[in-house]
Amino acid sequence: MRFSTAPVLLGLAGSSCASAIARRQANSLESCPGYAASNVKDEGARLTADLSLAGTACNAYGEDLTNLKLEVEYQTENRLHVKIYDADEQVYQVPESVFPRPDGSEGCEADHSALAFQWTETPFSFRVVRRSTNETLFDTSAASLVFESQYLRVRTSLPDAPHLYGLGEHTDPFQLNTTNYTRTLWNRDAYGVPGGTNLYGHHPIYFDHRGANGTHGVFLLSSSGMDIKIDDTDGQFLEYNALGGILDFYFIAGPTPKDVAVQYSEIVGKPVMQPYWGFGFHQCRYGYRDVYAVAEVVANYSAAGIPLETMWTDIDYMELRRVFTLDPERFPLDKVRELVSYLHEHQQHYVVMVDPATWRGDYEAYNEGVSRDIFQKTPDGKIYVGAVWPGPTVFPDWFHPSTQGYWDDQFLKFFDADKGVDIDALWIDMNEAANFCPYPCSDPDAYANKSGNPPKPPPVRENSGRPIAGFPEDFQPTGTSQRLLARQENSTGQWLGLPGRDLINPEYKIQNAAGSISNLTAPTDIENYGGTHQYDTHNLYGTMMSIASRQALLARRPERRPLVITRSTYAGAGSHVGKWLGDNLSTWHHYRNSISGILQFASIFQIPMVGADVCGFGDNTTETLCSRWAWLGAFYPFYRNHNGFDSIAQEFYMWPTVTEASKNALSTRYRLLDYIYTALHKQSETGLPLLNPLFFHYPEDLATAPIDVQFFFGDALLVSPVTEENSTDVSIYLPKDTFYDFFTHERVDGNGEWVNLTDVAFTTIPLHIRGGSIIPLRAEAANTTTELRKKDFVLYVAVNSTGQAEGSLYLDEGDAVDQPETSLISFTYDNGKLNVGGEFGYATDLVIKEVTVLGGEAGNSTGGYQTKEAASRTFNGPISLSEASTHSF
Ligand code: MIG
Repeated sequence: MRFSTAPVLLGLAGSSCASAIARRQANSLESCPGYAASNVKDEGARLTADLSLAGTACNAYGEDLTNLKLEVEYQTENRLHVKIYDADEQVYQVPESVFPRPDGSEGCEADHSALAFQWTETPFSFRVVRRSTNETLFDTSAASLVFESQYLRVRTSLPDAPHLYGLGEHTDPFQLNTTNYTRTLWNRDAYGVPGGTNLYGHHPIYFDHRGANGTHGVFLLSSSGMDIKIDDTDGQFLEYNALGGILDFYFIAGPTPKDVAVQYSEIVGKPVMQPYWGFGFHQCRYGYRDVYAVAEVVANYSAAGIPLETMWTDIDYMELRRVFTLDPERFPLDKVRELVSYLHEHQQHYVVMVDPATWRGDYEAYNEGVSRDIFQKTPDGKIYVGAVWPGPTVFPDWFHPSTQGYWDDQFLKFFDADKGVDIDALWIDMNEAANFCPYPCSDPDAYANKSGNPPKPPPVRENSGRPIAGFPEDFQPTGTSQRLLARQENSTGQWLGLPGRDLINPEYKIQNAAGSISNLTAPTDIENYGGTHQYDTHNLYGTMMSIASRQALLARRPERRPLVITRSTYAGAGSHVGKWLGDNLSTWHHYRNSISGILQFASIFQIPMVGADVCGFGDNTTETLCSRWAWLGAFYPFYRNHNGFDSIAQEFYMWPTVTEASKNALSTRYRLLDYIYTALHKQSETGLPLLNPLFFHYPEDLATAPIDVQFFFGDALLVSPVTEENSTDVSIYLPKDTFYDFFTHERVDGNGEWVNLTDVAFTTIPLHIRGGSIIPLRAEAANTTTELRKKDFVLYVAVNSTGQAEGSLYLDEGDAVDQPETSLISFTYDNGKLNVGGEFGYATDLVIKEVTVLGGEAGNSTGGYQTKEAASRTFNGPISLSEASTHSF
C-alpha cells in the first residue's frame, strides 16, 4: 500500500516537497527493524523478557529506543496485561494518582485464563488468542513494532469487516468505519462536534464484537496523543500511532459484550453513584442576560406545568467572565441568593458553570493562586498566560499539591451556603483545556483585545414591567435591570517523560483538527508540578479538574453526593463525574447522532451519567425537532435542555407541541425514575451498563451490530425514536424476541426484521418492553423528584415466551454519600406466581399498589407490528416494599 501511495501523491500534488516527505517517512517506517526478545522468563501467571532493537535504527519520527522490557501478566481469568516499556523507565507513564491500576497481584495461572499470550522472538511480535476457540484476537505481526522517543506504532491484523466500537470521543457511527478511517485522540474544544475529528475526551478502548464467536476488549492505558488507523488495504488492520507513552495493553476476554463492559469497569473503576434528583429535568442556556431572566424561565416552566428540577446558569453570571465572581448589576449576590432560596423552597436545584481559565488580573482567585503558586508555568518558569473568556488567563496546574486546597477554598467562599451562591451541583467546561489564543500566543493581551474578550456586557434594557409569577415582590425587576421577554505524583523521577524531546513540534503529526498539538490549548512544553509535561498529560487535564472539583464539592457539603458534569474526560472519569456531549447543533443529524454519543459513554467508557444538549446547542431548533428531542432526551441518563448564545429560545414551553411532548416525556421518565436509578446503582456496583446497544442483548444476531438509532434504556426498554426530519414514520428493528408496546401493552413478536411504524405523533415515541422483564414504576408522575419519591409503585410484568419475567428495584435515601439503609428488591415471575425477595434495609411505607401482567396473544403476525387490543391483566396490591412475599395471580 505504501509503495503505491507515493506515486499517487507525486502525480496529484505536483509538489516535490510534499511527496518527498511522504516518501522519506514511508521508507523509514518500512525500514524499522523491530525488536528481538531474549531472556524470556515464563513463570505461568507472569512472563517477562528483554526486547532489543533488532537492526539499524530507522528513527522515523524520533529516536528508536534500544532496550525495552516486556511484562505479561495473566491478571484474572479474563484479563491479560501486556506492558512494553523502556528499560530505563524514563518514558512517561500515567500516574497512579490519576489512574489507579487494577489489582492484578493475585494473578491467574496461564492455563486458567480465557486468553493466551503467544509470541515470536525475532522479530518480536505477539498474539492474543481466545483459548476456547483458538481464535486470534490481536496479532502484532501485521507490522514491525516501533518504539521511539516521540512515536510508537503497533498494528494488529483483524478479520474482514470487523464490528468495532469505542475509541472516543467521536461523533461517528457507533460501530466504527473500517476502511480508510483515522480516530485521532487529543482532547480539544470542538464546536459543532464535527464527525471524523478528535473531540473533548480520550478513551483508547475498543470492543471487537465477533457475533457468536464472542466479544473482547482492548484498552491501551495511555494519555498520549494518537492516531488510530483502521483500514483494509494490505488486509484488515487497526494501528496505533502514538506520540509517546508506553504500550500498556489490557486485553479483556468477554466473551459477551456485557462481560467486556464489566471487565473494563474493573480496570477503569466503577462509575460513581449520582443523586436521585440528578435524573430530574434540567434547563440551561448560554445567554440568560440576568438573574431575572433566569427566574422568569423558572416561572414560565411552572406556569406551563412542565416539571423543572434544576435551573442552570452559564458564564453569564460572572463579572466580565471571571470565574468566582458575580456580575454586580446583572447577577447581584442578594438576588442570586434569593433565586436559589426560591428554588430550594420549591424543591428545585441550582447549578452554575466553572471554567479552569482564570482571569490574569488583580482579583482574589488570581492573587490567591499566585500566592500558592498553583498556575501552570512556561519552560522559563513564568506563569503561562493564554486568552479565554475573561481576556488574558492563567490555568491551574492540577498536579500541584496546593491546587486542591486552593480549589476547595475558592468553592467554600464563593459557593458558601450562608453568604454565597448555594449551588447544588457543578458544571465544568473548557477543560481540554481550551484556549482561544493560537499558539504561540506571545501577546495574550493584544489577542484578547482584538478578539473582544471579555465581551461587553449586554446593553441595559428598559424594564418590561412584567412581574415574574410566583416570585416575591422584592424580586420583581425594577429600574435599569434588563430581562428577556418571556416566551422568546511521582517523586522518584521515574516515568516523567524522556528528556530531550521536541515537546512542541513532534515529527509525527497526529491529525488534530486544531492543528499543532499546542494550538488552542495550554502549550505542550508546560512543565507540570513534579516534572511531567503537558505533552504527555494534556489529555488528563479535564479529568484532573473533575476529580478536584468533586473533592471541592465534598469539602463544602461532605454528606451529599456531588453531581459534576464535565466536558473533557479521560478513561475512568465516570468514577468521579458525569459528562455532557458538548456543542452539538440543532439539526436532525445531531439529534440522531447523540445516541451514538450516549452509548459510547454509558455502555463502553463507563461514564453513565451522560446526555447531549436537548433540542441542540448551536443554530436554531424547530418545533418538530425540539418535540422529538424532548422525548429522546427523556431516555438520556442526564436530561438537559441547553442552548447557545445566539440561538432562538428553546425552553420546552416555547411551542405548544413541544410543551405537550415534553410533558408526556417527563411523565414517562419520572414514572421510570427508580427503574433507571436502579440501573445506575447496578452499573456502579457491577459495571453492567444502564444503557444497552442492541447487540449487547442480542450478540449472536449480527443484524443488531450497526444499529445506533435504537437502544435499550436500562435492560428492558427499547427506545426507537423517529429519526427523519418532520416524518411520522420510522422503520425499527425488532430482534427475535417478545416485546410489548409500553403505552398500549399490546404484544409484538419480534422476528429479527425491520418493521414500519406509521403515524408516530410528535408528542410520543415508540417504546417497547422486552419480554422477560419486570419494571417498577411510580404509580404517578410528579412535578419534582421530591414529590415523586412520595408516590407508590406499580409493576409491569412483561413475560417472555415461556411465561417468566424478572426485575429489581433499588431504594435508598437518594442524596447522601453514605447510605446505611438500602433495599435491593428482586422480582421474579413464573406463570402466575410473583416472588418478591432480596434485601429490605430501606424503611418505607410505600407499597406496590398494582401489578399489571402483560402477555396476551399476539395479533396475526404478518407485517410484524400489531395493533391489537391490549391483553394485560391488572391485579391490586398492596405489596409491601419492606419484606419478602409471594403472590399468585
Ligand atoms: O466557548 O460557556 O460547551 O455548553 O454554553 C464556549 C459558554 C464556552 C462551551 C460549552 C457550552 C457553553 C459555552 N462554552
